[in-house]
Amino acid sequence: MMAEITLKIEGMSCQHCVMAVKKAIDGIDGVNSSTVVVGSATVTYDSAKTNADAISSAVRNAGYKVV
Ligand SMILES: [Cu+2]
Repeated sequence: MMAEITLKIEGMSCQHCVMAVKKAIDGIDGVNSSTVVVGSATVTYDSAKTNADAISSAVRNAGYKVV
């Protein structure tokens, strides 16, 4: 089943950050699409394959803070 979340993200300041966050999110198995801008990411994903916690963790592991 498809689900969508929008994460508020601190620590992003430029297009490099946008690319880094998008790469981290899109690398997760089950992520269908993502729209990333400075400060937030909207992600659609297959809830049978991944979840909001896993997506938040990937963002944190890339060096940004999910708020
Ligand atoms: Cu940046």
